[in-house]
Amino acid sequence: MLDERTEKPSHIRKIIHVDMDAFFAAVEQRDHPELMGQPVVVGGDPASRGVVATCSYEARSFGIHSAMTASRARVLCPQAVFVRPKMDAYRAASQQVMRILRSYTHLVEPLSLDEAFLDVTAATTDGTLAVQIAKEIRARIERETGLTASAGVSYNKALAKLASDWRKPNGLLVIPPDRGLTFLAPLHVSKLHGVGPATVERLSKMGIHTVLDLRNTPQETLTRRFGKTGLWFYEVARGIDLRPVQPHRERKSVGYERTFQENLSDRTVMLNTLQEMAGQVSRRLHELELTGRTVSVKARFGDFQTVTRAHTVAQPIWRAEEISACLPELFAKAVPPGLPVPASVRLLGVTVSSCADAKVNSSDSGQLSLLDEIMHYQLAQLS
Ligand code: DCP
Ligand code: MG
Repeated sequence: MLDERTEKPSHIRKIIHVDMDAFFAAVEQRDHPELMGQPVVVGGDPASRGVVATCSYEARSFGIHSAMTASRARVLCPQAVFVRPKMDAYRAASQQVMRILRSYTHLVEPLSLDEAFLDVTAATTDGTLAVQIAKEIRARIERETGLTASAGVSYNKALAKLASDWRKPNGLLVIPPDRGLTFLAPLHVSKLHGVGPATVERLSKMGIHTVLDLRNTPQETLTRRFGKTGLWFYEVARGIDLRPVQPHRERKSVGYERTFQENLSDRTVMLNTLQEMAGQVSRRLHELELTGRTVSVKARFGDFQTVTRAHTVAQPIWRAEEISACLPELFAKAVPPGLPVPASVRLLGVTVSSCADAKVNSSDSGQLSLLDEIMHYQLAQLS
């Protein structure tokens, strides 16, 4: 079917990805004008074991980035201003931004407090260009919140997200359908959704570094090595991403995981670490006024083999003691005693899932899922 006006196939979707620039740090700079133009680091205490949540672009030029320790950040830039996160302010700014986005379409899928996908296909049937909408969104965000956002426009989620990242900060990039493959080809595979450090390593051992390398790998090879994910790699390397924009994605879990700088081999240390994580998860569940019924433990071994063991309890729980009570058994299943050496563990995680709102009504669940995502984001990287 051809669009009468443009004579282009009309089934092509118009997806916009919006991502706020240096979000937490930008809110701090806006609210404290003396911080404008300064290297600002938002996160934990550099004097203890705090971690950087984010930093201003001024601080990035010193090599500071999210998830590094705050003490390291201070070494890189002693004159940086360190501020503790003020989640209420970030949440308020996020709500303002999401409201602006929802004024263009109800098909808005927030991924975290500061980023969202929009499917504006319907909004463009009257001849409005998706890029015009993206421009207007960026201008309104700046005018109404005093913060800047970057945007990417393309024909699917994967490319729209890559596009918004490309022109950061305060930029806009459109990747039209006929440019998708050329844009993707030279990118490092780590840029693709679902490709973390472990996968990068595995792909690299197969001689696959760029998206073009991935494109030149037979589908059969990819699915044999990576299962269903291999099929995703095969498709996304060809610019195919059929994932719809889902405005009502349900919250499923609150979790905390950590990759260690040095692998752990002492079982007592491992279990203690899991108990500490249960405390973090509990705090977050409490903050979000959530409860869950399934507790799971994840362990990744030195050889990258990853196991997850889960246990479902009868009543919804959120307290640290309640989560902790499930851990010894789950830990013993995930990391059985007497595993052959080297049974070293490089990552541990605790997740509470099938969460239900303890108090907030369901119409707010969209906002809550933002917080869920960000917390995974924030905490998953405390290495
Ligand atoms: N965040 C966090 N911990 C991380 C990464 C991010 O707490 N490891 C928080 C702080 C960020 C916000 O999430 O401000 C959004 O994350 P982004 O990855 O979008 O980073 P920024 O918005 O800070 O910077 P930019 O998008 O300009 O790269
Ligand atoms: Mg951002």
